Amino acid sequence: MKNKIKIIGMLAILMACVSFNMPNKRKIVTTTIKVEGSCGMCKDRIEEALDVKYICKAIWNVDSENLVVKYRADKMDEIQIHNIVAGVGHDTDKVKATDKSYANLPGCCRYREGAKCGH
Ligand SMILES: [Cu+2]
Repeated sequence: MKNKIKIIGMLAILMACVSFNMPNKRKIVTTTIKVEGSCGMCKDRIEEALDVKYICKAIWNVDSENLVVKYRADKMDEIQIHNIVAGVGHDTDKVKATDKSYANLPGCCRYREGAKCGH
């Protein structure tokens, strides 16, 4: 009986060690980012740009201009998401797209000029 308790005790310690040493505990965070855009093409562009490792889900809503992103916060920072989106020409609430990347957008996506194509 005493041996049994000893074994259980040892197992408990072993399990505690194993879980303590688990490297890079996954930390999945969902955040909402305001992203400027005007149409379904913008939606595809934004969501495709975010189709990268450590981003689990990215959905942009054309009406609310809200981008909901689910990502691995232990692997990347939120600012990286802003940079990716700005990199394809869309302003976020933290990072503005460069004039160069904005200039690459087709006419109907020029949200700074108030463009709104049918969606
Ligand atoms: Cu567009």
